[in-house]
Amino acid sequence: MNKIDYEAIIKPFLSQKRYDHSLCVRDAAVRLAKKYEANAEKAEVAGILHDIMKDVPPDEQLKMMVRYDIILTDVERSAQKLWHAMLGAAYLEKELKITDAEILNAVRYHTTGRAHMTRLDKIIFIADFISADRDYDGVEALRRAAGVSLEQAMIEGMVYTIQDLTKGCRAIHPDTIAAYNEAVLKNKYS
Ligand code: DGI
Ligand code: FE
Ligand code: FE
Repeated sequence: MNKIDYEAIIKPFLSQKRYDHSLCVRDAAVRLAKKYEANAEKAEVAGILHDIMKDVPPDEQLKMMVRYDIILTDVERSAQKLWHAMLGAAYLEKELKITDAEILNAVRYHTTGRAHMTRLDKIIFIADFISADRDYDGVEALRRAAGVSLEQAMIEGMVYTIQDLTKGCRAIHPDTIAAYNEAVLKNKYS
């Protein structure tokens, strides 16, 4: 079977910068999948597609979400940066006819995380933080953590995000809190 050309599929949706980011996340995800014995093909697909809706203008994102029957909670409505993940997963399912629930969930939860994350969920979440295009303060520490364990990298990434959100008095999504609590409790008592 011919491989689907996902690069060509995402290209019209994304700025050059976001396109480059998507390829970098794909590469990081494949590396993590190989290191942590996850499905590298699924990591490749979820990685390249994870931000497919990121550059769609917010008003258009809202219209698409209505079309796909996505109902936003108050927290979700307040945080436009969360929309592309929910919408992205719906777009993959409804328009690209992707049926693999692991891929759809990894895209859906790549921004917030969630309770009971799968290995693929964690890989996409972390790949998004450590991809080669990232250059924020602390990225090297996160890359090191990702070399130690997925759990360690998840915690460090979530601490970074939650600190940033609280500094700006932003709402924290319940899925973010669930992912964080689960990860730190497991770390403490296991
Ligand atoms: O799409 P990317 O920029 O590659 O990365 P991303 O999908 O992880 O989005 C990061 C942004 O999402 C960042 O500005 C923080 C925001 N974010 C992540 N978790 C939450 C959140 N915003 C709110 N309000 N609540 C969250 O729980
Ligand atoms: Fe994203
Ligand atoms: Fe991203």
